[in-house]
Amino acid sequence: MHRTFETSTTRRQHSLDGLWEFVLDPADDGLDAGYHGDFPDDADRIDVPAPWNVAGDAAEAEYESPAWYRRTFDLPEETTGVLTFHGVCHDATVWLDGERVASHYGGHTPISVVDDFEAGTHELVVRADNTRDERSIPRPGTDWFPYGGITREVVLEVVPDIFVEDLRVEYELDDDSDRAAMTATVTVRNEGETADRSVSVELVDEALEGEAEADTETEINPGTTQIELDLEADVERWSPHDEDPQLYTVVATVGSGDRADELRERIGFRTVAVTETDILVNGDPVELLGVNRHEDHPEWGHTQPLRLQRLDLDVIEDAGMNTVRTSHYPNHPRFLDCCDERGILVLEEIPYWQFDADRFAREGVLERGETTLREMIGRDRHHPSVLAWSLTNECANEEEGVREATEKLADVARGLDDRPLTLASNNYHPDGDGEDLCLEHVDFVCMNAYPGWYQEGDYADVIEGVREDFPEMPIVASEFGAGAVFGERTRENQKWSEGYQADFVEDAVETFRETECVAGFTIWQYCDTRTDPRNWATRPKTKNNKGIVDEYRRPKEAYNRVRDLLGADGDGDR
Ligand code: ADA
Repeated sequence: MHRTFETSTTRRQHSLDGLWEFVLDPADDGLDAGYHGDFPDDADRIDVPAPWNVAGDAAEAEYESPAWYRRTFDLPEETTGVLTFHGVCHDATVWLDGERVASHYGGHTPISVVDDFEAGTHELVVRADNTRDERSIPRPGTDWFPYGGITREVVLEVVPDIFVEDLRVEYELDDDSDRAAMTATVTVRNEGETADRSVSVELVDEALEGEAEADTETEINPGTTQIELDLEADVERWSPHDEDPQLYTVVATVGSGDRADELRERIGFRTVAVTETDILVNGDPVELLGVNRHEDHPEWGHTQPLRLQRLDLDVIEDAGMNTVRTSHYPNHPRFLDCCDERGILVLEEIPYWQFDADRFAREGVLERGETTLREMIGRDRHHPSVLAWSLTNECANEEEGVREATEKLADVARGLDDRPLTLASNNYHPDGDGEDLCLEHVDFVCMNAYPGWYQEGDYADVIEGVREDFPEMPIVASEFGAGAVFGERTRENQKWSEGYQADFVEDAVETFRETECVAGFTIWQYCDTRTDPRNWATRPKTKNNKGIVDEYRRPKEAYNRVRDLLGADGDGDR
């Protein structure tokens, strides 16, 4: 299951995970050869979901080009179906029974196809391409591995011909009261004839005893119809300080009896605000104590079993931390569910990593990122854990073209959701110098800097530079850290030793915690991660080794140091 809760109690869900036929297409001639209608006979088989770099044979470990997948499935009767690929890295085309039904760019947001299916056998073919080029997002040369393939679950849901396509809940929650005024927007899709249907929305919780419900009876024409329903309820707030924060299920239903279709979402009620020095949740400052986490593991790559998602959160919480930056792309939705359930705070980002104005100006680049931003917000808007959307990471923020792109991205995000916005800037330097044209478009600063690792200097000076230009916004130290090879212990605590990293992280954390305008930190990074093959010559073990635990989640000295520093505070804070 791709979530930790049931997303519908009426729909039959066919998992299409498992073994698919698989062929590489290094010359990119599968399209001309018509693989979508005539799949090669000599195909291998591969696990889905999994990146081919870990699931394929050794030859595929570094493969960066198109590859093709095929499988069939049977349906007992004619039906309408919603087919969802929860993540294909990163450029996907889908054919159903020989017909192209979807093209999607972006490896970390879902692809959805609605179709009418006959009874019998159906064929799915997918072309997945992880090639990075001058217009790709991510760009070439990132510091993470460019996994390819169907990396998240594939599901076919059987629905009636009039069904709930989407549910969006917005709410107002005053800082002083616990009364939530909600507007639920239900998108109903009709694949058949015009018909009357009831549409209802209910906020479900034992304590509410059915009091938070709204419904209407309406004519639904073919195509999509949006219905807004208002409801109110006294709620218990979601809080990062609770061990078991309050969450509610919202159920949207169209139709009744054997024609009923239901879609469920889960929400938590809380406010987020930003002052000059703090980030407030429910009106109270929260100190962000956290890490950056890539979806990475030597055995599974980007594909994260629930066990690993929960283990990572255990490791993070055991050190007294409460925050994850999902650097540098939308994370698996079930990971965010786990964060909701534990009161972990999340900064979620799209993969604009080190783009300059030239790159943003290339055809389609801004549109692709805007689409990913829309899809991320559409998918993740109900997670109370998500504190803010992050628009970019370490872009050339001194360039006017980047400023313009950032402004457009900020407009897109603000048009969809009222969470604070941020971006990670590395434009300020230890000599106090720096200029950033983009931060004016967001609500708080995420500051990336590596004095003491890539260059000399102190964090206090970097902060001073940022503060001079942006005195009205709090700063989150979103990236800082030092590389340490697991097990490397030296008498002098040299670079790459665990001791050097532990001292480095301790000093930086102390500086951040004693600086009033710093609202928190996320250490670069949680675990050691496989980096781009182009960086292997300069990265020991082919990894970015700045993890405070290694790739198998074995703690380094820095992890223990952080736990010593925060353990009492972190736990006491919750
Ligand atoms: C940057 C970047 C990270 C990582 C880090 C490092 O800050 O945002 O993705 O590459 O540097 O380890 O150098």
